[in-house]
Amino acid sequence: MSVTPTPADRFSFGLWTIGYTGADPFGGPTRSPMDTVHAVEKLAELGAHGLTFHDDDLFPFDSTEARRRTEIDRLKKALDDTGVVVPMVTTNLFSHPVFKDGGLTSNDRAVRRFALRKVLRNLDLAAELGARTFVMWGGREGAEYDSAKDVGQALERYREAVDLLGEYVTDQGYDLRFALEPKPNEPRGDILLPTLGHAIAFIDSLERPDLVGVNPEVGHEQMAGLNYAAGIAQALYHGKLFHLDLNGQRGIKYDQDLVFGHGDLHNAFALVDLLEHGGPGGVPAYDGPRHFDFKPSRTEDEAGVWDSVRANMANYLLLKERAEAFRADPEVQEALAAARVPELAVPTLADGEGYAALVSDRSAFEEFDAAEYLDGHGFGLVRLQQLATEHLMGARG
Ligand code: DIG
Ligand code: MN
Ligand code: MN
Repeated sequence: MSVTPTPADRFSFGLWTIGYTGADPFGGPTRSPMDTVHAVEKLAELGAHGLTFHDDDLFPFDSTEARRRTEIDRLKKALDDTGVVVPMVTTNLFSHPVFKDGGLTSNDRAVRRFALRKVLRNLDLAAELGARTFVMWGGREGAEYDSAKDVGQALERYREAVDLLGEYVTDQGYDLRFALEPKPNEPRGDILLPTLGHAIAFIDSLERPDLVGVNPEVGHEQMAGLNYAAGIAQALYHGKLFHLDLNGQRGIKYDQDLVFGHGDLHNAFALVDLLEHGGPGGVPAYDGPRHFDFKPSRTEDEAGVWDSVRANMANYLLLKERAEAFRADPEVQEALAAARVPELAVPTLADGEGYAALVSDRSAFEEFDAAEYLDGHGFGLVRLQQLATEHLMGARG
């Protein structure tokens, strides 16, 4: 591979991803558990910037305080020794049987209170490690049966929880923001916040909406049949892209968590183009970690796990190179102009123009010849897409 990742690229990986043992609903593990220190050392060797984790990834659910502290201190030493950082921490509210009907929206109030305490303790750990983002994936929040969950009350309980957590980090002075991670289904039949649209709408109901954004995952939006790059553009528009989970998904099926770029490659190209050049004047639209939440295929041995880590970062950097070539290509600029893409940035109304001036402008309606658009005014979008395709394939300089 012609690209070499460095910590400056800000690639980060979940401990649960490289540590994924291959177990699935139809078969046990194909790999032994991975030690945290080994994982940090290997990520550093491969040029990664950060490690993220759930509390239960670092120490077992029922750890004593002593065991918990031992594992935290082992991680902290490995971070000090390697320079790897922890940009994000998250909480496992989905594996243990206690969460079988959810955590923060379980019908069982005692479980909800337990879940809140588990998150509060994990916020202290996130702050101790210098994380700036706290992800909340409500994977177990939801239902299989409509009468089993009062969705309005579930949203109320989730709002109550996120408001309390926001109050806590504010009172503690923690430099932490929350990122809600949507997913339409799996493990629940229907998850409470299924898409980034639902999550962004929910944020408006919160006491401290400025503290809460989204952590959209490629495969999760695509499981809902949505365009991930377009969704990220919407999250950026609302100022809510606080973090993101990169991976690959091949169509509407179970959550594949493939290597980034091993799914919809065109959309991955559009995403990297947006993240790296989508800001005003062509600057990066997003300055956060490029985080991978993927699962090394069950077929792989440990060497295959590290091949997967390399592939995630290589694909991102290769797409970044292709997107730079795309943006620098004069033919692309010409095709963008012919498609009138830049014109969308021009306000529809003239400066200071109101509806009265619009209604009196005969060229806008009475003298406008809509018939010209039959056979005329082609936008040339297919030519533009072909140029993108050829850049994506490395078929143009
Ligand atoms: C799955 O996509 C979820 C969990 O792995 C985790 O809580 C979150 C962190 O990015 N992604
Ligand atoms: Mn996933
Ligand atoms: Mn994820």
